[in-house]
Amino acid sequence: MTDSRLYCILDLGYVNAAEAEQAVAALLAGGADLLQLRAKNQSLDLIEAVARRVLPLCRAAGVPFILNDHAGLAATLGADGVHLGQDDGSLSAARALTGETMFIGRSTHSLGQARAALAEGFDYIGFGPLFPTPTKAGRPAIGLADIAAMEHDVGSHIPAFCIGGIHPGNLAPVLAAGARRIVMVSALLQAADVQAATRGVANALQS
Ligand code: TZP
Ligand code: MG
Repeated sequence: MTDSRLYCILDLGYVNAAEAEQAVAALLAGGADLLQLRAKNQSLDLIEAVARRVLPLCRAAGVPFILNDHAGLAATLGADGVHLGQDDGSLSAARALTGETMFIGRSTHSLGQARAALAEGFDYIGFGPLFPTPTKAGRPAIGLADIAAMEHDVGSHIPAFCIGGIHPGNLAPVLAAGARRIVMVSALLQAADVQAATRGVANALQS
């Protein structure tokens, strides 16, 4: 987690559950170094079944597996972490379900929320959406202006991943604004060659 630069998400809004392993294998082979399962409006049974299929791939690659939203299921699965939005409750409530060792991350949408997540004790944050994105339709974009301050105030203490509408064509200005770690979802999952697209972004983040 501390070295992770490219956080990839298996979002079942873009990938059929039947193709979950194939997509995760391509993301991992391309250099994803943190992997989340995100499955909005899906049953817990389906989420658990997909998680049980992709978790071994992450373990084999040495990449932490993070479950979105469901702290209890993350604990049941033995996931490496759980990711919580602003409306998904407190860190302490999730911690009561997960135990002490699991990573718990928080979505933040402003510098103030990023600072608050650090103060509360979250292990990492997402920061965005930087740009409008169909993956979180309707959520206002926050732009690039606060990235440097966020990295200074928060990213120097815990991993901070810029997220939202990032694609290979706008990665350079995101990095120039100070981002050190990013999440990329639709641009990778919808690429013609998922592994190659992921490799290109992973390389750009290392250089
Ligand atoms: N949280 C803030 S923006 C976002 C999430 C889950 C979506 C990121 O997806 P994409 O497709 O890379 O914009
Ligand atoms: Mg959530």
